[in-house]
Amino acid sequence: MRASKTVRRKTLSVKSRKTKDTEIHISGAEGLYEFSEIERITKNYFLRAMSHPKGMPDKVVITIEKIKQKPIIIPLLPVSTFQCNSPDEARKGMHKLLSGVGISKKAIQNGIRVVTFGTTMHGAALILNESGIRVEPDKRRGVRVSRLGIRKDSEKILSRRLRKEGINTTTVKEAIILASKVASCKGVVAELCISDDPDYTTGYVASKGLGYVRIPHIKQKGSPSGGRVFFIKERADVKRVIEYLERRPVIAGD
Ligand code: PML
Repeated sequence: MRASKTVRRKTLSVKSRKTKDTEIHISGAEGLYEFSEIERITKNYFLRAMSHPKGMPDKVVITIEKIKQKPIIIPLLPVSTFQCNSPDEARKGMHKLLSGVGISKKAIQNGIRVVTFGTTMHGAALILNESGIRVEPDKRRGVRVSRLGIRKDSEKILSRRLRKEGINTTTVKEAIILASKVASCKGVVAELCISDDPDYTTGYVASKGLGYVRIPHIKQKGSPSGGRVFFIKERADVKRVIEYLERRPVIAGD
């Protein structure tokens, strides 16, 4: 599901009175489901699109597609929390976690810039882990992680674990499943995510080795900025990374 809104914005030139229509991303969701679940899920996605804190969309696209490829089973990342109390501490935490898995200072700075400034993208940015160069072919669209789900028994176990921590929400569960798919991709070193929901101030850093590390107070409440960055190996095959993330069906669960 993709929900968006078109707004008319003034162009940058001081003299010109020109305006331009810009599509703003409101919300998105992806999943792999049995045929019998589709009616319920479609309704849930529609209701979710209509009640997002970023406002009412004027376009909601729900695509239902039969998957012909057999999904591969991937491990679900373990969840932990990096204790911090402010966006400043969170920034130090992001640097510590990301540099610990081999992301250069420049790449981290570029990644943080993507998720803290500018308009939010539908998908994620791809940044090379040494040079910090952005390599996704379409900078506005980004890379959309798709075709991902979780085994029913694993979902029950995950829900039980998250409930104990008081964080058993769709937002957290979907983020863990997505991060698990991203971490399972050959060529991806780590992920950084800040929600673009102005009221949601917990983000995360994830990788195969670190697991899914939640970072509270990652941004100030009320900030509309956010997004995802996937740091990939300097010499990764970008086309193959995108093909895996967008097209390869995976089911998380151990
Ligand atoms: C989003 O989908 O808006 C990002 C959610 C990040 C969730 C972080 C968490 O609470 O674990």
